[in-house]
Amino acid sequence: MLRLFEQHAIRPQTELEGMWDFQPLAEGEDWPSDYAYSMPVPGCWEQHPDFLTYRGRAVYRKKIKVRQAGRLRIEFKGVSHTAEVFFDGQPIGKHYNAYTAFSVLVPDVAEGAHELAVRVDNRFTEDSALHVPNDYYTYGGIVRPVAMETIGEAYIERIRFMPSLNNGEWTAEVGVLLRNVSNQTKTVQVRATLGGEYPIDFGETAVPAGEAAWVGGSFAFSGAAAWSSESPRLYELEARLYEPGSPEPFDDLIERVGFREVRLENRKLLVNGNPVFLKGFNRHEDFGVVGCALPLALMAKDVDLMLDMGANAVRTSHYPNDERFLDLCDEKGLYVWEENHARGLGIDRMKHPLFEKQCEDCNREMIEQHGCHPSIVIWGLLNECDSDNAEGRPMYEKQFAQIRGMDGSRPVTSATCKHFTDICLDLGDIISFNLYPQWYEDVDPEEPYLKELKWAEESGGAGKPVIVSEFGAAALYGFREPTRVKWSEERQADIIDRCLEVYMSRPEVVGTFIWQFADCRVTEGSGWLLSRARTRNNKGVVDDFRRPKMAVEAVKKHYRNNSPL
Ligand code: ADA
Repeated sequence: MLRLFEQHAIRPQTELEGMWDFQPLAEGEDWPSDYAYSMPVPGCWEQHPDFLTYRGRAVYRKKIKVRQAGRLRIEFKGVSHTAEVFFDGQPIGKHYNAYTAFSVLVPDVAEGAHELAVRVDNRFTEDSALHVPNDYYTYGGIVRPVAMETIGEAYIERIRFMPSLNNGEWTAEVGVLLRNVSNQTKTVQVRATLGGEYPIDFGETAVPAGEAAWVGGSFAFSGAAAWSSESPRLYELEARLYEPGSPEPFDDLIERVGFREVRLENRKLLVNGNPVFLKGFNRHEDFGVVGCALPLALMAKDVDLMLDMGANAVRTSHYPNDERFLDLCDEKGLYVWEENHARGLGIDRMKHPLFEKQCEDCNREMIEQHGCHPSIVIWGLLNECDSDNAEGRPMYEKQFAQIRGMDGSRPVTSATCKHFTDICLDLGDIISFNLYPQWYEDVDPEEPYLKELKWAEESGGAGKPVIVSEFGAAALYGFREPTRVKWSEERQADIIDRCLEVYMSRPEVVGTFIWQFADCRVTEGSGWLLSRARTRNNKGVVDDFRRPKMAVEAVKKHYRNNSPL
């Protein structure tokens, strides 16, 4: 399943979910002579006993049947981490980054049998600035869904929807991106309907040969209901493409949107004009046996577990998430801080020749692909990178500008661990601190927080709301100890309890994000990675199979009962 709603009523779409032929590639080998394995798509190859720790290249192959000659568009929701796509042996596209979608076009495909193949690489090479050995695992494989579509000479590539609230009435900027893949100018009519009740006519437009063009405008939606975490009302926005004068559309795209406005005012986070406190978790896409390729049932379990603890927010640490997870957040009412892909990259890595381009691509794809989700209320960037470095600062500036340039409707922030040295606090809309009192340092959370706040206010952060974007402690599931020593479930519960008590009582704090929801696999390594027992980051309040640790009760105590507003 690609999304939690149908995206096309007209355009033929086939999901390529299932078993694909699979073969790892030896060093220096570019193509397999045979395929000895089959692997599920979507899925991580680490789920197969022969590939539990495989880091390398492999080819996935699928025989496909094309029932009607024409143009194909094939969409990959996520390949980890580099994909080269081949159709009938011909290269047709390449993409870097596990966490954003991409598509390829194949013109003039004859009816009959064809072969789709993807060469996948999850190695940490010099071609990868963002996927590096880290405190989460870079799995391998076609880890998110794949779909094949038949398109005509022109099609709808994307929909943009940006709502705003004026005197209790909703308006929205609605845009439809059209692409003409023929070699002559194509004139089309574009119409849309929101929720089956609000018709929108974009009129006629001419799209030059081989190019893309936006149609759009600002529209009033009188009487539309708002989206919020308590009342997550969604609307389907159905855009259709017509030949001029024809009553029958020849292409369509359906998005699901919500009327939700986020603003910062007087150090508060306002959703639809009402102050909101984000009771959040950090979550990695990772689950015991399936790695990062969680099926829908497990994604839904995560959302339900977080809601059950009283949470109303999740941070997609540290990369854009699967759209089905975001769809669930839209449906079930979980606010989302979505962030670009970067964790703890120092200045040397930031000066990597591909860093800027790979970040820029990830930011652009994240916003283009996820901008319609009403649940996303914050964009985040460059978690714990070198925001204390004079050479790092212009990179932060550039990325804040890029994101704001694409979407001015959501606050942008960056979680920092550069205590008393950060030189980028003036750039974000919210100050976001990652703090680990009582874990990495044996200190009560209150005093260091107050010191850090004072310093941040004098260092560019004055008047900004604060989010404590990470805090927590590790515990090994099942390790219960009357001494309450570190790594015991008791100690983790004590630390989370105290941190929530302190942070949720601060007037400038608009959100707390516990590190982390569930234990996750990390790269095996030396140095600090050796402090990760079991090769896991064990700071989950549930373990990698979602079994609850004692901390779950501490979280419930605060998140279910405490309303700091
Ligand atoms: C950091 C980082 C997380 C995780 C955490 C920890 O703040 O952002 O990804 O590594 O520390 O467990 O120490």
